[in-house]
Amino acid sequence: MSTQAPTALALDGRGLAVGIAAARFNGEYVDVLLARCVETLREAGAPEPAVVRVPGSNELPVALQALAGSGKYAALIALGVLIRGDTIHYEVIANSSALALQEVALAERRPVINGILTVENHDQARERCSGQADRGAEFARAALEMAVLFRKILPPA
Ligand code: DLZ
Repeated sequence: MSTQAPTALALDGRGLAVGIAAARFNGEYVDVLLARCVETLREAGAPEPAVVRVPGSNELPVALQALAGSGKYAALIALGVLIRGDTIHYEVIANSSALALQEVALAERRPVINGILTVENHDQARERCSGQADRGAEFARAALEMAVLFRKILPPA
């Protein structure tokens, strides 16, 4: 597991609305990512995030695009867990969803956090969601850091 996660900055989330799309596939893990993500946004003082659920990680980019289109959110987060199986489905979804999330970010000019974990097995999923890694909190902090940056670069007209 990578130990190079960025150090946590002191972030003020007041006024920074965040939209989250979370997959129901592998819900046992995604629900933990979501809970930690929401908790971290609350701790930073951000408004209660909008949360939508979709069937699987493949549906996350289009759901975030719809949220972004509302113009209400300073940052968006996709949450999912892809676990390698016997077929190439894992690679297909991992690659296409990552690319699609970048496309949403660039097209909508909004920070989009790729919180789709790509893991080999259930142990790795557990470690990253409810173990030491705490990726849900990390994704929330990344969203706030980018929202703060965008507020500086693109002040409201
Ligand atoms: C079909 C599928 C498979 C095999 N594995 C996962 C997974 O590990 N994680 C995940 O989020 N979704 C998975 N899916 C569902 C797809 O993302 C998608 O929902 C379906 O292919 C329908 O488009």
